[in-house]
Amino acid sequence: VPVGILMWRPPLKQWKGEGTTAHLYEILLGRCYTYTQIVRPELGHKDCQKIVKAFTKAFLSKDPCSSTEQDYQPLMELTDEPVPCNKTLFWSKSSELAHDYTRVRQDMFTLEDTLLGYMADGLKWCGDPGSSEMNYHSCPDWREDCSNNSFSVFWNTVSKRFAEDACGVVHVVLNGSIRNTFDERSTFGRVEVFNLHPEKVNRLQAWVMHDIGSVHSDSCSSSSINNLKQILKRRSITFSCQNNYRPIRLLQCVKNPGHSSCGSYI
Ligand code: C8R
Repeated sequence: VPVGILMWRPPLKQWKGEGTTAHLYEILLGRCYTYTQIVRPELGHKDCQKIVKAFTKAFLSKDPCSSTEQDYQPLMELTDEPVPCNKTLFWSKSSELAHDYTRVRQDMFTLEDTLLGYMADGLKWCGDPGSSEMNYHSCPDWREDCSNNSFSVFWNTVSKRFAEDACGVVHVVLNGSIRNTFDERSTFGRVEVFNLHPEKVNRLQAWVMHDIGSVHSDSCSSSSINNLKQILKRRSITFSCQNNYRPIRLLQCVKNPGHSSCGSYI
């Protein structure tokens, strides 16, 4: 048999989105050890080799457009992690600010301050049904290829669990410098709000933050926030909202010390 035939593999499918992050496996493993050994040594008993294997097994050799919540179940079971009541922080279109805040408020948790969010943040991954390897060339684009792709389904699955686990007063940082401050199509609006358990979540506290120097502004009295309020009312969860919550405003001012709206503090 000619060597060329033995070497032949079906070509990987071509998608519109960027491919798997280079060295994904090693990055996941490194982040898992960093988190469980250094960031939260109380999770030092977690088996990172097993966790990363379950992570990649969820999508390798599969159609990256038919990913399901079930694919990620074994991974979810290996990575359960309690977040204390009153300490959950959601965000939508305000990733940087929310994470700046929890970096200082170490007792509060965004999803990226838990093991799975920490491991996956900023990475891309997909496999191919005709190969046991990752596709480093391209992965499905949410808009142009399919919405049930391997990483979108992952974020839906972990965001759902993060919301189901929340208790007490939960918080959300929203971006008041965009039109849809509360966006029903976002992960927060589509997944998290509907997976809060009213019997253990007494209240959702929203902080609507305006970018320093931005002209457009949506506030707690805008119609999109009112929509959020109505959804929560139907779900029997109390809602409260504050514009430009001062501790977070002060963090924005740290980055923009010269701006006029920052001078009047202290
Ligand atoms: N959450 C969702 N998506 C996340 C994420 C996360 O923690 N972390 C990352 N990196 N991503 P957005 P949203 C990626 O539109 O849709 C949880 C995903 O690719 O600004 O409301 C988290 O708990 C995803 O498509 O916000 C948070 O409360 C975009 O970033 C909401 O859901 C989402 O960016 C945020 O999701």
